[in-house]
Amino acid sequence: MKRALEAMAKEIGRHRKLLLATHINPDGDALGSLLALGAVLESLGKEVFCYSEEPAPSMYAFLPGHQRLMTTLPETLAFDAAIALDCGDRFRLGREMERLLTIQPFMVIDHHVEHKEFGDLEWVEPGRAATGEMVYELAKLLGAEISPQAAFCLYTAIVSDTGGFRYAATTAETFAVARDLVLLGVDPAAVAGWLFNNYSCSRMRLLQAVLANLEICAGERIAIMSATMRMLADTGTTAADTEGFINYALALQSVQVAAFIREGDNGRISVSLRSKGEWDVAAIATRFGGGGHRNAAGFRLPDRTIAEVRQSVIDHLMHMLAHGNE
Ligand SMILES: [Mn+2]
Repeated sequence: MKRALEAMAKEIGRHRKLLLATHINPDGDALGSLLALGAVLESLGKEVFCYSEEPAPSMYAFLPGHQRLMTTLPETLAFDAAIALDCGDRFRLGREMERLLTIQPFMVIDHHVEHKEFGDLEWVEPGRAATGEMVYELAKLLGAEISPQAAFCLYTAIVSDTGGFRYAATTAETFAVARDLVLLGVDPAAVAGWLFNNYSCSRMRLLQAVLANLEICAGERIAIMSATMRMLADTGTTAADTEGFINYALALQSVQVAAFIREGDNGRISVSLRSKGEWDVAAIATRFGGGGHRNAAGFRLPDRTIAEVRQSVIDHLMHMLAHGNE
């Protein structure tokens, strides 16, 4: 792993005009890592372009520098190299995937357990808590100065991908990096406030509607809930506002597996699954053509109603609880 990091630092040193990209529907780790690395490389005198096909969602609009995101890839711009951050699969690069991958060398920094190899030079550490943690190490190795804004972005990346240092991937190294970032001036309470106490009233109303249909079954071991297009329209919210709702179902002490079902505007139903301990929801998601890892997975289905999907998901989850993962 150390060697991959060193190879990447060396390769970055050879290029001047860099394009940075991340995955579609970017989360806090994606955007925080992207903006921080952009600032870090600029402090080293490089010309940097940060690309994301969508602007930062409103819940991440507190990240310093988000206004710099380029949402289109100009036809005429040529780059010396590209770096994809927090992207576990080439297809998650989005609609410009093919053009992005023509940039050479194409480098990849990622921590997804189910990472699928792509690009020319990869530094992948499956199981690292956040890409932000890796970007910090890279910045140190490059001898870059980490500005207070970049430190803020990296700290946000780490806190958001670890759910506030709560998830299993959180290690002593995570805290060591977080400590360094706080020493650089980050205010942990400010970041926590932006990440965890930042609901709009419309988002809270959507959560009310979703919790109102929470169903607990199988001896209180399964919790399932859903959001319809109607609920989004009635509350003036978008799909992005449902992020993290599934954690409310998982918060029940007795619950082993939770499901969140969302109706999309294209007639597709998307299902998120979460589990505790050894229960493997990736196995279930795979059966429906999706994927993920043991405790967090998902899939999408076209042409079905929420009621149908809901019953089918409950059947599969009950079967798993009764018979294990075989
Ligand atoms: Mn991540």
